[in-house]
Amino acid sequence: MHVNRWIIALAVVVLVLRVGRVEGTILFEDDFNDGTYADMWLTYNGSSFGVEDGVFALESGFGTDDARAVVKSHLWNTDWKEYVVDFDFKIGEYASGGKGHFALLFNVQAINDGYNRGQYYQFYSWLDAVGLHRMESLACSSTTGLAGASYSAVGRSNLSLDTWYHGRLVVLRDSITGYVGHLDGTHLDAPLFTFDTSGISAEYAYNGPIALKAIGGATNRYDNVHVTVIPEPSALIMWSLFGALCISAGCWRRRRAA
Ligand SMILES: [Ca+2]
Repeated sequence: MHVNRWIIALAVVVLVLRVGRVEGTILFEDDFNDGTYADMWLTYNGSSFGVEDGVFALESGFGTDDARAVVKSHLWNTDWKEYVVDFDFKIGEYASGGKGHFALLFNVQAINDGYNRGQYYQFYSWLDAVGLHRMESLACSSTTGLAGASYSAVGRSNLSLDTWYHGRLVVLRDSITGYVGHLDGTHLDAPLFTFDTSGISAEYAYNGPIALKAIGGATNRYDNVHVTVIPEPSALIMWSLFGALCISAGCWRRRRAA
C-alpha cells in the first residue's frame, strides 16, 4: 500500500509539472468586468478596441495592420519566465469571409506596426489547425520557426467561428505546451502541442509578457485572462513529498488500528 501511495503522489507531481495546475503567484489577471481595458492593456494598430458586456473586443483592419493589445503594467517585463496563461476566446470571421484566427502572443519583446511584425512567440489557431510561431523581424513578416526550421501548424483544433473556448499555455524553460478546451470549465482536451525549446539559441530565448491579437478584418473577443507563476519544481516536490508522507502516515495509522 505504501508503494502505491507514493506512486500516486509522484504521479501528481508529474501531472502538476506538465499541466501547471498549481495556484502560484498571480502575475496578471483581467476579467474586463470593470468595463475598460485601457487600465491594463496597451494597444497597437487595429481598427478599434473596446469592452462590451465585460468582454475585450479587438477589431483588426482588413489587409492592413494586426490589432494587438499587450499587458500594460508589465510591459516588456522580462521577469515573466515560467508561467501559465489561462484565457477565454472567441474567433471572429475575416472580412473576406469564412475564416478566422486567434493568437496569444507571449514572451513579447517588441511589437511593431504592420503584419506579424515584432519579437515574440505566438500560440495561434486557424480554426482547424493550431501552431506555434516565433516572430523575430522588426522590418518584415518573418515567421521563422522556433528552433531555426520552418515551423507552422503542429496540431488539429477543429475550432468554430463565434464560439467561446478556453485556452491554456504553459511556458516552461524547456518546453511550451498549448491546450484548447470547451468553456464549461470542466476539462481541457489533450495538449495540442508540446514544443521542446531546448534548441532555441540564447538570442531568441525571449522573456516577456503576453498580448492578444486579431487579424484579417475580424473582431476577436477575449475574457478572463489569468497568468500565474509556475512554482519552482523544488517547491512542488517538497509539497508532494509532504503530501506523500501524510498519506503514508494515514495508511500506517489505519494498519495499527486494524
Ligand atoms: Ca468578463
